[in-house]
Amino acid sequence: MSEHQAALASIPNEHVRRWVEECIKMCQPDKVYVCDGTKEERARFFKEGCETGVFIELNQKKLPGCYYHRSNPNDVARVEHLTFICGPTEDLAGPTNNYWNDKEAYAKLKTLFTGCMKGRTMYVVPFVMGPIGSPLAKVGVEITDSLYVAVSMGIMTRMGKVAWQQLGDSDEFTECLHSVGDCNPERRYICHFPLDNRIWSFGSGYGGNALLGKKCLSLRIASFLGQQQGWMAEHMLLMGVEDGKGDKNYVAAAFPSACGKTNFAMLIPPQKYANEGWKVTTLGDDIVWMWADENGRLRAINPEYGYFGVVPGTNSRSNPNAVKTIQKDTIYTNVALVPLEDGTYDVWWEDSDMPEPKKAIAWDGSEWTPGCGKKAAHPNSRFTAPMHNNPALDPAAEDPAGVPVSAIIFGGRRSKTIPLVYQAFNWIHGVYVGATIGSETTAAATGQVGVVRRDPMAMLPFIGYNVRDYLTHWFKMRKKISDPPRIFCVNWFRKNDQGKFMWPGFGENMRVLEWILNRCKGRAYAQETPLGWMPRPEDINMDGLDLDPKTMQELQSINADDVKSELLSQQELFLKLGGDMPKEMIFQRELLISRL
Ligand code: SAT
Ligand code: MN
Repeated sequence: MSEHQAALASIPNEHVRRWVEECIKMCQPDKVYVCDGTKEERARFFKEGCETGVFIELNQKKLPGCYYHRSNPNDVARVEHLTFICGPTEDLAGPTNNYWNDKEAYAKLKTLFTGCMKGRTMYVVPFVMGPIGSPLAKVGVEITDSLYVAVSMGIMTRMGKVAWQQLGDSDEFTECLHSVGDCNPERRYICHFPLDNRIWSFGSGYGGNALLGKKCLSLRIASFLGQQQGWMAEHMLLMGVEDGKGDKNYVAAAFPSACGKTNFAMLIPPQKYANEGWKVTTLGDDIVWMWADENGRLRAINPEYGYFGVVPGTNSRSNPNAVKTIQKDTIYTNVALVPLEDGTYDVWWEDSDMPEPKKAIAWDGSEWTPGCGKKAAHPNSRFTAPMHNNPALDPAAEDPAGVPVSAIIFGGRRSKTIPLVYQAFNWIHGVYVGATIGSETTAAATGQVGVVRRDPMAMLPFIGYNVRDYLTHWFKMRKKISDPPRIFCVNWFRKNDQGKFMWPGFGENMRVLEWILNRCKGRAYAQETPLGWMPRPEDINMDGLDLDPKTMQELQSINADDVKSELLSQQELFLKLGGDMPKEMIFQRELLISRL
């Protein structure tokens, strides 16, 4: 026990120390290690991980500082059906979350956590979400028995001593307790206790279930805290756009998981725009926290410190900056491994720049050859990379004061019905538009892929409390903001009758972004439609893009029957909320019906 005592003694905050002591008693680890976040520690972790099989070293000449990790094949995505909001009343969780009574959840999970770290090391991982010194920065401490999680938290958050400094003597930190357990899906629970500022996650080692600073703290717990304290935690990317004439604006955009947030956040403007001096810079690719400053401007920070992005499809056409970002100090999870002649390994994935290998080891460890009928990389395989690797990182990414937001964009993956872009009439209408977006499901979560589901603000799996109160909070935020950001809806994924994407996407999205920013400045034309303000085809700059005008028209077409079916499928959300639906939502819906 004396070794445990020494570890405990190295924790400078007494509240954390007391909590870790309780967790040691419950989990009974062999060793306790308190992370300091230094480079030396990282190197040791990787060395140790390579010895124990947690990591495989990749070819260090080609990919310096890069390692490979393979997760259990039954553990490759978020498990929404095993994710719970726990508290004394069901009303806290609301109709879109799985609810679990807190006393029952604690009791059940205590039986699982008791003794679960016997023979293992407990890593104590102190971390900060948000730039150090930001009014919104939050401290968390994750206790985990996964080396992969400890190392990944070191990339995704500001981890180590800096967190003790930020915390000081305060007891305001999120308790994040995690164990992979025996990685059995029958004993897998991701539990949030918003009223206790606490997360207990058992039985999974996958990112969104196990890196508790990410979706669990920065979205579920933070969205609840934001509602209590008057700020917002959203599933959004954050980017800066400079127009070559010295005008710079910031845009936040919400898309469901695996719908191209990372690609959009790292967009490289097409040649025509580059020639004119346009520049896009990244602040974040997944999460923003926003608040109204003393002048009533909405400001935003990215709480994270790294990117946890989807690998398949990442190439120099879809995302050149991401390709550069993942050349060093990156963890590749569940892509394919390619054995090289010198005995080292490279990585490969579908739709990459690298030529297809003649032979590889698939994500699940099995042999892979071209045409063998299975994917080499898992569709939800991921890179974990430091944001400072991004050549287009925005200079304000570490600014504690955040950046002012000019536009908020909502989007989904929709093969039909939803046009390329439109603008909401005002904030209240914009909240309705965001609240009713639908998207075809992706591999980021376990379950059927490709079915349309309502995903309010792309937050359906991440709202840590009652969706009724979440929507009301959005409406209420309007009162705090003097000149609210303009709100837009986009759809890069509309298909033609042959099932082909009509819009080229990626860098060409710059053209839509230009119209959006011009609208924010009152500089672009738009026509009124039942859905909102829409550009005429000639209002989108098509210089240097070979897209026939008919396709553009089709991309922007509104079919009244399709929109009526869309309204019907919004019923899903309205029925779920029943009498709890905020009246603004009902009113906006009626307005839309009358416009149709
Ligand atoms: O949940 S993760 O953060 O692992 C990935 C995602 O769904 O966005
Ligand atoms: Mn996400």
